[in-house]
Amino acid sequence: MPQSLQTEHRHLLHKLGISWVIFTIVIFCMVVFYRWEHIQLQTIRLTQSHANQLAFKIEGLIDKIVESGHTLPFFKGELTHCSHELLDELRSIEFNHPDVSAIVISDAQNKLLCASSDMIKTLPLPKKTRLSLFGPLKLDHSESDVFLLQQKMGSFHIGMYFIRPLIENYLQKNSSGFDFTGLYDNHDKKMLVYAGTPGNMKSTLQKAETHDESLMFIPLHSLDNISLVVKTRPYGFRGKHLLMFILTTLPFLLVSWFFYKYVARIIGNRYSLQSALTNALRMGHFYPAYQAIRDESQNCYCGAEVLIRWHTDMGDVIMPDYFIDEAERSGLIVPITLQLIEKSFRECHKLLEQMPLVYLSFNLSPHHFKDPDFFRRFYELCSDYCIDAKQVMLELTERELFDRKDKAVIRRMKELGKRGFKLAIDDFGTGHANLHYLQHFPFTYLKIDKLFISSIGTGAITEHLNRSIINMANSLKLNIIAEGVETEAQRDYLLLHQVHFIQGWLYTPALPYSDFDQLLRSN
Ligand code: G
Ligand code: G
Ligand code: MN
Repeated sequence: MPQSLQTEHRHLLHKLGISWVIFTIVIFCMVVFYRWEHIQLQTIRLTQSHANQLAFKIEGLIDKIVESGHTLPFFKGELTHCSHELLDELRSIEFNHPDVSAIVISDAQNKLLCASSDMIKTLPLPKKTRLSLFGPLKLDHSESDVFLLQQKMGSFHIGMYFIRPLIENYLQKNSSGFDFTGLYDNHDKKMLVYAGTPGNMKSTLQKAETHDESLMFIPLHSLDNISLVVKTRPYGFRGKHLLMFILTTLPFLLVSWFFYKYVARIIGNRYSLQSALTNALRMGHFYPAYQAIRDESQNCYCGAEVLIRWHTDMGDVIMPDYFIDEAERSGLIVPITLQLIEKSFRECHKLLEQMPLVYLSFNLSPHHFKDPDFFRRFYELCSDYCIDAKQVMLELTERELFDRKDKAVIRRMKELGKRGFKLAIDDFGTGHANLHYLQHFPFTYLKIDKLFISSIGTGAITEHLNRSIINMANSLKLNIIAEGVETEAQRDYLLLHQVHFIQGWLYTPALPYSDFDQLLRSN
């Protein structure tokens, strides 16, 4: 494949690779992001449900404590002092309920009327709610703080004391999965009791007032103004998450990898020489270059060989050695040659009209003869541009010798000869054609290959072959054109042997039309 195409192909693959990597990373990040959100949401839901369960359990504990006082009779304003019977009753409740440390009865102003324990001397100011929690409180001679759960009953209050560790242990037991759990007084904005490690409690609670998803407040229904607070563990990234992300993205990665491979293959095909040729043909990227042929007997240029050049998008010129083989293998050579002939006719028809002795010479191969449509199109082009058949030479390389038994080819060549086209055998000496063989074809010109010309003056065996080639051409009455003439010595040798038609860098290389036109006009 030509270098420029390879570079373009590499660039494209490079771009594709980079795009694919970026695309894959973006998709992976998106998947990770959405999965991560999902995990967080799930964790929050799970925590919420755990927290609700815990709140429900705490309510159960409170109910149990409150119920302990329900065995007391309902007092209707007749309670003025603490009778022995009442005291016994209070002590029996305290005795029968392990959660209850003491039980008290107070009036509407929360003045103590009767208490099961001597340690209780005063009571906090009454709250206006039916069931209130006070605490933590300090009692004289008591080891631990206590809480007072007070229920309004008619014009009296019944209060149940329980020790702080009771609720603390309860929270502790149920705080697995949480950073900490606690009871919070919404009214006084303070933490009453907690279990776990809240860190800096003040800042934690401040944060809660802004919006912290890891902190949840669940109001307790039985206790006004009291909420259960739970703080969840931060949603850290764990190894299992990475595995999950990879597993989630794996199908996508596989699909995208195959897609990448597929696109790379399409690009590869596109940059295969054949598709590049097809594309170049469609875009009209084949151009003629004209190498003038000199007639030394007349001291002027008598024609030119039209040599194909491929101008790529990137501004390179690709020489035929690179692509003629592939063009012939794929059969594209036929439309490519037609494009070349069309362009050179378009460029040269005026020049040919003005110089009726000048001809253009095109290279053909057996493919052109086998194609059912080539000559019809070729004749059409000749008539479209009013090109005289005498001004067109067709070169057929000796290397791809025509099958002499192929009557259709010979018929076609005879037809071309009859129409007046010049027929030349090209690259003569490089194949195996012999005199006998050549007699079957209506050639009128023979082009000696540059291989032989370059040997002139070197003393190589090929040098001596020049004379036999010339003799053979003369005996067949063929005009001889010498190709690849580079030095004056070569020219002198040829002139000495009556070879007058000379093509080569000694005079001119293959030129674009404008230079070729100038060369012929300055002739
Ligand atoms: O153009 P350049 O000088 O590099 O020629 C290289 C080879 O390509 C030569 O063998 C020449 O005959 C061949 N070539 C050039 N143009 C054409 C063309 O139009 N058709 C065919 N079949 N061969 C060509
Ligand atoms: O079609 P053919 O194979 O005859 O093609 C002629 C080829 O010879 C082209 O590639 C053309 O560029 C090349 N050529 C033309 N003149 C010279 C020359 O003087 N020296 C060399 N080495 N090559 C030449
Ligand atoms: Mn040629």
